[in-house]
Amino acid sequence: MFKLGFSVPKLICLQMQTIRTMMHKVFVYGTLKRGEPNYYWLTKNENGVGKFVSEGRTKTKYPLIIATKYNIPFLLHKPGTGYNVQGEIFEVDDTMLSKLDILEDHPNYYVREIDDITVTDAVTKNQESVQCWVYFLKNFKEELLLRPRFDSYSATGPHGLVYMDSNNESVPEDLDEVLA
Ligand code: PCA
Repeated sequence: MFKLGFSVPKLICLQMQTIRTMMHKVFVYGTLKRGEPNYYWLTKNENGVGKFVSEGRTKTKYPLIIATKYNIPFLLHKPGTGYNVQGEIFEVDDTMLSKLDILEDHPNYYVREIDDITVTDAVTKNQESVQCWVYFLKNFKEELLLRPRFDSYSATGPHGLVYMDSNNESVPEDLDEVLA
């Protein structure tokens, strides 16, 4: 007769722990990157776990633009136009993922979707594709496609469009500026 090594309650407890500590990969391309204005959000203890994994680029080309009076970076969901955008992969737990959703106001403002990210090994130059969550702007105003496109974001880049903190509140008129 097959004998369980654990009691049923113990098994349930172990299973719950596994669910609770489930990790997710998120690709960040804007203010959440290391050294950028919202990076602190990924490192704040009470937000959960946020661990840098590697740099990467979107496998698909997208327009990365800066818009609104706050100079916010957006990856427009227009596959095939723009650049293979540079960013960083972080491993996050459930708590951090939900905190990121609050910061990005998913799904009202940014929409979080799974996409392929290309990671290049620094030594061998071998490339691998990693599936990550990415915050896109979907249903955006067509005129945003006329903005300058970047292959990499920095709040203090030569574009001169310095990011301004909107106190992480989604401001209705701000949404109006970019959403169709
Ligand atoms: N924060 C998210 C989306 C744009 C932004 O500023 C990021 O860095 O990926």
